[in-house]
Amino acid sequence: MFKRILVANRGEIALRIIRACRELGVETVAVYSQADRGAPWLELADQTICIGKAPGSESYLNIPRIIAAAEVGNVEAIHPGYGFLSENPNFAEHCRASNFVFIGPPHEAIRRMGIKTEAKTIAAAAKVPCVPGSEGAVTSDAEAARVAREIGYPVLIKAAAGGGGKGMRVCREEASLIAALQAARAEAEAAFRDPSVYLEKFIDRPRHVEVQILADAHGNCVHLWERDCSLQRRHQKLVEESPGPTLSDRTRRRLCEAAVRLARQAGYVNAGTCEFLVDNEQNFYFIEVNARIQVEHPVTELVTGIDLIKQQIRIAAGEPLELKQAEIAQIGHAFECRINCEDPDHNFRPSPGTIQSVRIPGGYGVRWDSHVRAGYTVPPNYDSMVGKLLVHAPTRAEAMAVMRRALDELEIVGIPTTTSLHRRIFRNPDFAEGRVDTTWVERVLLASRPTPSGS
Ligand code: MV4
Repeated sequence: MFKRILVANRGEIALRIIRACRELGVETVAVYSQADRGAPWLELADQTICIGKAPGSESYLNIPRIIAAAEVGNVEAIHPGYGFLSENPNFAEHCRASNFVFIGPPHEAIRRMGIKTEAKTIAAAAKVPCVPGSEGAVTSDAEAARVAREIGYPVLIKAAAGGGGKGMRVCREEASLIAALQAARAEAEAAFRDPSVYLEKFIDRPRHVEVQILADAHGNCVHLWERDCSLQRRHQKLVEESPGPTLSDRTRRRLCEAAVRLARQAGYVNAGTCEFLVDNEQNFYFIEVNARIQVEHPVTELVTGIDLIKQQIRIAAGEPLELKQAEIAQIGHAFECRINCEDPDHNFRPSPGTIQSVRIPGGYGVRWDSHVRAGYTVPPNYDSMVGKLLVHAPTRAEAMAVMRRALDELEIVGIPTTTSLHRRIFRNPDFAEGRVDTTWVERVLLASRPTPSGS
């Protein structure tokens, strides 16, 4: 096992990694930007190193600064967390070239998964169902028109270098295809400096289901079941849960087995997620791989009892997975609410500022993963998540009741947060019955007035 690692991230995930290291007997070096000087999680690291000014480009996204901090801190490995440099293959390669272990997939795997057409090709080779569409990027307008006619409208144009919803465009009929392609290519070029786009059949109101996998460097690969992340707004997830409330046992099993085949085919190592769209007939289609630990990983930890961060560190240290697939059970039901400092009454405008007080929920079945406390000022420079509220109970209905109770306990005074929106979601009959999809929050919940409290 490593003696000392560097945590190349901030906020709740930095804290989550520091905690896992402490339990493993691994020392930590935390890096921070000037905006995070004196931040609460830094107190729990063994050493802290300031790496630059507030903007990400001068701190958490700056590869030379992080490598320099790893040298100064005398670490053996670097954990990138999520966001920032976590899926940057050049960073993973730089770590390795500087003799630091990157706690994540091999840079080749990150690179392949970052090209969405490549990931689909690998999935198809592993006999994993993909959304019908072009084979790889479309190379001409004529090819796009032919593919679109074959699969039928509406079609979705996606950036090959995209992901997470960036650079997507729906096209409903041939008359608008060429213009849509042109716009999508320009957007992709501007956002990713790569104009490549591909075509898919547009799946109407799908659910988003993702499968957690773990693979070691010795050829072992297991899945840790699925998470349903259909509740989102503008591609920002709001609520995640496991098990997926609408999956049949047969679909669940086939989905999870498909994810393991894909990971094996890709030569994947460490923790990763295979994302699928699931339609009303339980058809599922692979869409992309997330080559990192994700925000919502604790949902899986609650239902499986497996600490994913510790598993990541053990895998990176070269240890073989000791988990056997047959021993990984999905027990009970877990939910996560992402609590952001955004004002749901004012179009979710970011609301950074100073937190006066926090009443932290607790009790049976509740987990609060957060880096904030009274007196903490949320800086405006980074994402707005201030905590993740998780619950675990034997059934979905019981877990909903625990979440309602925990959300009522949660009180963050000083800045607006999304807590009120979550209280609405957990009292909504559509959500209770599982009658939701990836468009539901915007199409239904945010289109209606909030129910006055008390009714
Ligand atoms: C789709 C789709 C419908 N049809 N692909 C958005 C994020 C990216 N991961 C893939 N996304 C979608 N791809 C086809 N062929 C609908 C979405 C989508 C979505 C997917 C997952 C979670 C939320 C979403 C919200 C809107 C659209």
